[in-house]
Amino acid sequence: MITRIDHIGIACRDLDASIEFYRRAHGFEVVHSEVNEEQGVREAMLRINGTDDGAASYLQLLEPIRDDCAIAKYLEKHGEGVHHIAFGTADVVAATEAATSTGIRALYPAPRRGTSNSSINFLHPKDCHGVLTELVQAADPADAHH
Ligand code: CMX
Ligand code: CO
Repeated sequence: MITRIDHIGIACRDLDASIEFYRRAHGFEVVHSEVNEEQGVREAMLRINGTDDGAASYLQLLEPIRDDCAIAKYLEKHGEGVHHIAFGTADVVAATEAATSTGIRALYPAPRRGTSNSSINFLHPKDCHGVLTELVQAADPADAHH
């Protein structure tokens, strides 16, 4: 079951410039940042609001760290902008199976590591009316990012 919008992923050419933009425009602050080598990104999470499942919703700002990663490819083709939406769930395997059982393709056969040791999978945008859709299960029982 999906219980929140976990984050909106935004492709950025310059992470620090985008962080500064959101700070100035809306007063959002970075609550977490990391490099995810597997995904090929440097990223920052900006917390927007708590959610009624006890977790929260974030903006995820993503800058590529190499030319062959998904974000670099997206920037080259489309420029900066909204890259994906991520739904939060307490069980990413079950949420993925619920989607794939309707004929949607998952990108990974098993969950991979996402922000703050979360478990993630993606649903193909061509099977989701043009929206790259991520499914996220937080690492800790409190179901929150650190
Ligand atoms: N949203 C919507 N459509 C997208 C898209 C996106 N983010 N990325 C690609 N597409 C579309 C393209 O426009 C293209 O459509 P057309 O054929 O009509 O032109 C089609 O999908 C294929 O695009 P592509 O440029 O050839 O890209 P790939 O197939 O190589 O990769 C995808 C697309 C989704 C498989 C790849 O981006 C991927 O594996 N994503 C999952 C991993 C990821 O996004 N990591 C970064 C975020 C990490 C995180 O959130 O923590
Ligand atoms: Co994401």
